[in-house]
Amino acid sequence: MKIIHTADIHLDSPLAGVKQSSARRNELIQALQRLAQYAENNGVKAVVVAGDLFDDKCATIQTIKSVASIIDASSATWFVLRGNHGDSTPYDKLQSYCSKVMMFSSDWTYYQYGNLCVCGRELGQNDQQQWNNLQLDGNNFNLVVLHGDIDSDQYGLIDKQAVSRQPINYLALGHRHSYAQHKMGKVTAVYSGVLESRGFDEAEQSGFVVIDTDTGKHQFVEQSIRRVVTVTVDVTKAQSNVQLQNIISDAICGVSANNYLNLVLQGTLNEDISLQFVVEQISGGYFAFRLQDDTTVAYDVEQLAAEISLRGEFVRLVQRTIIDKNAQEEALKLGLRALKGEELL
Ligand SMILES: [Mn+2]
Repeated sequence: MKIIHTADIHLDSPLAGVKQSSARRNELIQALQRLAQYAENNGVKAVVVAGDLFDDKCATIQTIKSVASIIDASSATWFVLRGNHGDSTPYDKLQSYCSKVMMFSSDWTYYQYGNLCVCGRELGQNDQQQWNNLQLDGNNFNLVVLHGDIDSDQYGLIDKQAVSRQPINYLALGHRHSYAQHKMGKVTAVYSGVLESRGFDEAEQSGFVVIDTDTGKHQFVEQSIRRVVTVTVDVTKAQSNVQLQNIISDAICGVSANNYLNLVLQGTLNEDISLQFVVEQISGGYFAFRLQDDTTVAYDVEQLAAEISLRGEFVRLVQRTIIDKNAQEEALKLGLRALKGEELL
């Protein structure tokens, strides 16, 4: 039997900083539709959502109804863990619109299908006692679903010791937004990561995990409508704004305009080269654009410090007051750009 594990879709999240945020929110729902279509095409019998299907309070009725439609139309059985961000309202509404959806509570909830047991609980207080209450039959294929962190108790601790003592075949986790596997004794624990990247902080691959209960194996299926593409380019050879633009254009020519472009500049630049020029040329060409400026500026600090000018005064002030070399260089870089009237990136 095949099962899909997904999590952290965050439907209706505000997406602050994304210009076309409304379109992107619709694409998050489309991503869920695509997952449902994959399930349909591949004979997947169950879909497990390990928390954060909705971005809690932001979820609109229309989005909740759309999710209900997707689940209703699906041949698979859907298991939805809320994750403990605090607001259960959208999930309560989902249940009211969609009788098919299987939910969990603060006690262990077990769903048995043949020799498959899907079991989960919403993490909360007194979890240590709850771990003692977990009762799994080692003859089953036990899939346990939880939303929390494997290292920190700030948010709901996944107790690795307790997990490792249980006959768990697959631990489906949500909360961390990158796909990752962890071994807890013999137990395989997996964070599915996000279904679709929402911003530059979710730069890793997006998609979902497919588990085959017959073989016990699982695989990550990459899926993205848009993705974050990071391009790192050394711009040391640029002697003019146009040369800088050409070097960058060559480096990013393979990146689709549909994607989030995360441009990382490295190397050394003359201080009269304008990054603002580059940003203005490039930023409009992508769905979203972020510039990470890791360049160092080539200038003669002693010469600048000898100038009788506002610039010279600034350099002398930095030299007097900032001792740490890296901090001094960063302050000079930003300050000299500001004095030229450039926006600070
Ligand atoms: Mn999340």
